[in-house]
Amino acid sequence: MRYMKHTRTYSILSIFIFLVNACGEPKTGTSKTKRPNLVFIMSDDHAYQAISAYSDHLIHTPNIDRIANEGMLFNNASVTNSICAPSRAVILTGKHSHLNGKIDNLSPFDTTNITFPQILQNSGYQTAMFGKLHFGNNPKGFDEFKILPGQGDYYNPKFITPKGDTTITGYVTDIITDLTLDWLKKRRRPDQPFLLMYLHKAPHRSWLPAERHYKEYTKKTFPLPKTLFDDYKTRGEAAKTAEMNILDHMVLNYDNKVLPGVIGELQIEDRKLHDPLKRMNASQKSAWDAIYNPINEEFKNAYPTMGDSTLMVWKYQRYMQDYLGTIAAVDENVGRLLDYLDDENLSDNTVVVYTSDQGFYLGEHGWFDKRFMYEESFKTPLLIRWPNKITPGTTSEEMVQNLDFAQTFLEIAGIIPPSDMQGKSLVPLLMGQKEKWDRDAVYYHYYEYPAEHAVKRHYGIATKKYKLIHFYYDVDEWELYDREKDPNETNNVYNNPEYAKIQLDMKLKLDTIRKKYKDSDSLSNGYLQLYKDKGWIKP
Ligand code: SGN
Ligand code: CA
Repeated sequence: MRYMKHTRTYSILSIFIFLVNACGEPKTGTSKTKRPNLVFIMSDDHAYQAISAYSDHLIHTPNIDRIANEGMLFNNASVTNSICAPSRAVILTGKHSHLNGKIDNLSPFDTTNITFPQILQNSGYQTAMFGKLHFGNNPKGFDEFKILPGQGDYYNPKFITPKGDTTITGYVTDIITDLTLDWLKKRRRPDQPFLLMYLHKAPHRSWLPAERHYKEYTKKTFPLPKTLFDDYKTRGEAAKTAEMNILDHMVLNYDNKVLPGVIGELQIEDRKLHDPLKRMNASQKSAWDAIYNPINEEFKNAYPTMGDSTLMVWKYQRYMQDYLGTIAAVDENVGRLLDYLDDENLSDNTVVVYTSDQGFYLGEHGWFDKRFMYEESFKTPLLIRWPNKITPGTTSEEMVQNLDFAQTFLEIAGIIPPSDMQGKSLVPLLMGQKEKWDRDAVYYHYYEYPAEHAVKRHYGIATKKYKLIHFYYDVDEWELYDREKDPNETNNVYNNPEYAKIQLDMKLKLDTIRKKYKDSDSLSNGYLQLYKDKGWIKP
């Protein structure tokens, strides 16, 4: 086990509340045995555009959809910082990145942060985590865990466990589910409520589907997004200089599975990343080759006459085939878990959440990846089922965030949250009490720059109607979007006289929300200093 150096001091109040909560009895609600189980399902980079409860133009996900059909679909859920480990830190701590300290994928997680699983464990919940954490640390507050090291692998993945590392042969999404079901069947203690974190690696890059799915998905063709050929005309530098364009930055070998031999023969310059297929065994590789070698042959013949736009479309289709192919396995496996809960009569007293660590671009604005506060990576899927509490088939348009999970789970468990958590419990929304929800804006701050994909540092505020973003550090640029009139965000109206009043209002709101969440330029400068200290940027 690896734990990072403790660098943060506890707030006295949070220690006090933590100890009070740790005494074991729920503070409100019913007796301990009746407290609901919590199943938190999170995938990595799962775009809401690829869940049929949101839209079925790309894929059918009947099992994930079940959670919304039997519960609530959130149409306005977002993240506070659209990147993996920071999102997970926000979820666990209920605090924005600038306060929990995990601003990017590179910095260590400060393990003196108090997380909601620790609080639940101390109050009598049995806790388990299976799958991708991507933290650099082992999780605290879990009776049992088996997690992938770092990003993990799709085929024959290695797992970190408290007893040491182990490698399991097979396909990662199936294996994570097997581990989860094995725990439910053999080690769940029926006298205790449980928190189960079931965390998929899929559909993260480099998008390797299971054999049963690539056979089907490599034959499909998908509709093109409206903004595939976006020219970023009204934007500032950040959108123009980001390195996540499908045509220019998606890697033919690593991402599109074009063989190095074919790339060499065609004399194409391609970035060299590691071999995505390197962990496959001989039989997995030969099954793969049987499907992907003919695709390579076709590409070899077609490439010489392809112009840029044809190549863009070809790369987009290849991207979607593999990305969505990995989601097919996630959906099937979510179905296995839901069926198990039904079969064991656990569904009635179990809250099931499905979400992603952030959204993702599926060709919108010509992109893959995430990081920006623009819609597709800011918005994240969120579906929650809680039988007898949530009216089945309901939707919520309220602005909720990954920041809210910790307090939601604590309230469901009847525990008063530490006062320094910054989210809001979603319980009133789940119970249909919209009048008890008064949030009118959400805050966002992204830090990981300079880094892969070159998305500049920015912070911003979103209301239901508008979004104001400030890009800083090596630029000082503002963007304003009218979310209702311009849902695709192709028209930056900052400094447009028609929006002068709105611009002013949004700037004032941004100042207020930064104060409310305790973010500031001086904190941002401190986080920039970390990059300077490491020599990643000039002092
Ligand atoms: C890897 C990927 C990036 C991705 C980051 C962060 N490159 O570095 O494309 O943005 O992860 O993703 S890869 O060559 O390793 O595939 S995150 O979800 O973990 O934040
Ligand atoms: Ca992610």
